Amino acid sequence: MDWKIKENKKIDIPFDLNLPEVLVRLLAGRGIEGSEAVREFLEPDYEKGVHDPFLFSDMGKVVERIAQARDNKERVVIFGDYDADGITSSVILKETLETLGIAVAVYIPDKRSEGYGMNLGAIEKLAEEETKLIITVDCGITGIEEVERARELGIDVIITDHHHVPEELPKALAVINPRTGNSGYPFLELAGVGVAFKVAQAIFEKLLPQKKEQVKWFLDLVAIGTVADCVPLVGENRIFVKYGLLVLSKTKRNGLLQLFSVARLNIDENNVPSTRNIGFHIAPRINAAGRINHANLAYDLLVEGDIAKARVFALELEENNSHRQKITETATNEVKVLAENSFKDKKLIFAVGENFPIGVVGLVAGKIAQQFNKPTAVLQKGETESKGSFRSIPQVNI
Ligand SMILES: [Mn+2]
Repeated sequence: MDWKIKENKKIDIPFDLNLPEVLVRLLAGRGIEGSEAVREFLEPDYEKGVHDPFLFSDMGKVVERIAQARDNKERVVIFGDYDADGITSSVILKETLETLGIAVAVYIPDKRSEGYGMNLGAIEKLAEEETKLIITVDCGITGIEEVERARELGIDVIITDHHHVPEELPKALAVINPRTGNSGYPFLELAGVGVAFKVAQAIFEKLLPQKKEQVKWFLDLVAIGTVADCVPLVGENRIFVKYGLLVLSKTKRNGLLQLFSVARLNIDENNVPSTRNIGFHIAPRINAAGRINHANLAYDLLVEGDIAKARVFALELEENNSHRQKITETATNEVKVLAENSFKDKKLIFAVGENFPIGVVGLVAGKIAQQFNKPTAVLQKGETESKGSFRSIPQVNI
């Protein structure tokens, strides 16, 4: 994001906040104007700023169906995603449902063999295991076919997602996505983990009122997923991250403590981490698992209660991350040479190679796009079809 000062524009200076005019002008340039908006941005307040989860028009149905799963002792599966946003979302809902006494499993697809989102094979496998309810996190909004198949197999699906909403929605039992036209929710920029947190909040409020305050202890995970997913840090996201960084500094989660230790991150009560710590150190490690092998390793790390086991997972994750760095660098150098030789006069860069590892093609495309300031595609060549990632460049507003 660029900061531009609008010198000529008349702005309303909130004198009550006693701020330097240049700051007020900078904020106005970002559309943050007036005492209330400026205060909200500079001093995010959990009690004042976090919205009622039941503003989601489908939230009542979600809580009701989950209560039914608890009462009937049904098997519930969280269908997650392999990136930091999807993994943290999965952990939050899994632990919330467990607090309710529900037998819950988490299914995270394999980035390399299954790809993103639900797939028919996975749904059929979950049906064989007698799953009665699937709750998606950070995915599902395009899963028309999979929801249909689940319904045929006697499984209800609740979709929680934050991605762009297609014209036709899956016929799920409930859809919690702030971006659907009739979601009822006032803040559209939540990450997948923000949406999962809203569901957790609703469950604690209605079904675990005596433990209601506990839900805030998930904010460390919410901060990780929110920063990792690069959603704008305004509104509720800003509150989640501000408080989440504090929770992260006091986290009791063995997996995170071991990750900090192995990565040599100096994070504790006296050293509150920054969003940079998440963006550059914590999230890349969590993401490395799915890129190199399977995201289950990062998930297992985050939910592990035993310190010794958490240590083993953290060391393995560290190894995944080093490997990820190495193969990304090799592929990036290869694409760089190609870009310089063959795409100098072209408006975009298009690289296809048999050896580009599918787990990191997105990272490579991102690096090349940024370096050459051209939209970039990097694909792993397959026998009949090739898979890859496209990355664009920021639009210049003049
Ligand atoms: Mn996401």
